[in-house]
Amino acid sequence: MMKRVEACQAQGGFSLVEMAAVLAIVALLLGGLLPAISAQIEQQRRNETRKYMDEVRDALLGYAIANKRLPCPDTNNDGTAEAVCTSVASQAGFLPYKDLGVTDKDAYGNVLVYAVTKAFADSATYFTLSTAGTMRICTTAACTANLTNNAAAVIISRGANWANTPSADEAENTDGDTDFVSHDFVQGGFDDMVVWLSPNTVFSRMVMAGQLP
Ligand SMILES: [Ca+2]
Ligand SMILES: [Ca+2]
Ligand SMILES: [Ca+2]
Repeated sequence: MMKRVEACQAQGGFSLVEMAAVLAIVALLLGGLLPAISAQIEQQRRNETRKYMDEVRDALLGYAIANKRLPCPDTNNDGTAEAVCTSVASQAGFLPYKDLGVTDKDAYGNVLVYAVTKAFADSATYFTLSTAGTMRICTTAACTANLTNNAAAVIISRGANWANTPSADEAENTDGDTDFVSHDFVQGGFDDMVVWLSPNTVFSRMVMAGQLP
């Protein structure tokens, strides 16, 4: 009996060196998997946010049809649009998600940045088919080239924001003026998602709904 127990102790269990080797291998495997998993999570969040932004875009068009104008941004962070946004400073703020009846945050837990051309949100003189947009969507912060210089409105998800200090391009999207930057995703860098409303899109929906001309 005693001999059998000794034999079991000799055969069973791992030595410390063996355990260390196994742990090192597991750590290596996890280290290789983690970047792939986090890239997948990021892609999923971007997909969810893209879907949310499509919904917000539709809600803005619906709001325009119902109110004959776009909403002003929310500038006091209560989720509702301010009544007037006639100055340049008040044209940029956050999405009035309560007035639009949409979810308050994107997949990153942030309220979208929202900016509108004041003529498209004016409740005193409603916009017409000849109203021009004034929001510029640029490809760099310097705005030497732009994708459009007459967007009626723009919505922006700030994304995961990898760095504590945003890049110059990202800073351009939250500085409260009428210029914005949109370009390809940069891993660990620029991750903003930018969607804008062309005046022509707004006009076509208004005409279809019989609200214009
Ligand atoms: Ca407000
Ligand atoms: Ca960002
Ligand atoms: Ca800007």
